Amino acid sequence: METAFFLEQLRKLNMDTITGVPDSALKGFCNHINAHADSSFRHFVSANEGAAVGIAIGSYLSSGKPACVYMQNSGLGNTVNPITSLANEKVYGIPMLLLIGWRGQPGKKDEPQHKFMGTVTLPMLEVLDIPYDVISPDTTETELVEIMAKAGKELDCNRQYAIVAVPGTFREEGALEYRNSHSIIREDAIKEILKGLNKNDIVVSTTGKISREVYEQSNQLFGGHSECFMTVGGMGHASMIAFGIASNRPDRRVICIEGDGALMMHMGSLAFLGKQKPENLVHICLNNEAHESVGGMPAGAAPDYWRAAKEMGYDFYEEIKSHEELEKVIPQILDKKGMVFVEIKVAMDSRKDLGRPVETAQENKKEFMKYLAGN
Ligand SMILES: Cc1ncc(C[n+]2csc(CCOP(=O)(O)OP(=O)(O)O)c2C)c(N)n1
Repeated sequence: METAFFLEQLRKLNMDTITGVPDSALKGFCNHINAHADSSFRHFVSANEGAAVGIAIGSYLSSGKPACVYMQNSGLGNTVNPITSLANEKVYGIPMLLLIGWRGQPGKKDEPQHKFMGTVTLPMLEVLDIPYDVISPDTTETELVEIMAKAGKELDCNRQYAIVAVPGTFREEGALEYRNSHSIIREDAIKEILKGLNKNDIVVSTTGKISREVYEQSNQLFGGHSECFMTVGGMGHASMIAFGIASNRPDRRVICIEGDGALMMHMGSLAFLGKQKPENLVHICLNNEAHESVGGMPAGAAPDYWRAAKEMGYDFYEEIKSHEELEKVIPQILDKKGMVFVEIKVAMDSRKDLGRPVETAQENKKEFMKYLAGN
């Protein structure tokens, strides 16, 4: 499916706003809308998928035009509250089209975090009373036109409609990827952080390639990864998982490693941590100003997160932009007693041959809990 053709159909449904959080299953679509600024559409990468529904609601209220909200199916959970409590026809009745990338489709091999969500995606839409169609690389343009006609009828009745796209539905159009100007390779930064760990330290890593890099680097440095809890799903919640551990185990230092996209997704946690200030928690943000793990769409905003942490009340904060700073600052900052925030500005690169955990999620959980309980 050509994204340009899909966009043409949105225009025919009187849409001029597209908003959402990027997804690898929608990579062709995401890269296209990012690279081809199209004056007939406003495009906003939102903080999270629920926020995108908010933008769609406001957009409709102010223009009478429905918006298109795109997401990975794991983000459907984030939309449930504003859809059920606001957009549903029993409340305000706000029309919108959801474009959902379908990871974990039953019968297809995928990562553990996608398995259950993949199974419940269509049933969830049914429970939400949102009619849908599934599209794939085999869907023809004529079929899409028919689907859009059905969608249009629902939108005209102030209801939502969903188009669920299997991975690879949208043709990828070559190198449309966003780059930034930073030089530190994310995996090198992770290696440097892990090298600074003391015996008994705990790592909580975020969703996406960061956890895969932590996993590989930890295996290389320590011959295992039992010190690490990988937040493989639940994007944006790693820092609260780290807090849950740190507050319960003041005897252990907890290092949370997350990305800027994840931090932004549930940024209220930054304010919470600035108030709680556990002395044994180090919060590190690897900021590439993008959602690199799912194709590299720029994030909705690229602030200096260390400044936000400072304002929120963190005790110590650092920004790292060079390899020299990385090697010098990491060992010093890790040893501070107090609530620490480190922002490392990183490049967009990741290894093509980056592996994935070979153990099951439950095996990793058991191993991690044993490690945590053991000392
Ligand atoms: C709720 C939710 N929405 C979307 C995704 C898809 N997803 C996985 S990783 C990722 C990007 C993470 O970006 P960031 O935290 O900045 O880390 P980076 O990959 O750039 O290092 C996204 C959007 C997801 N897993 N969960």
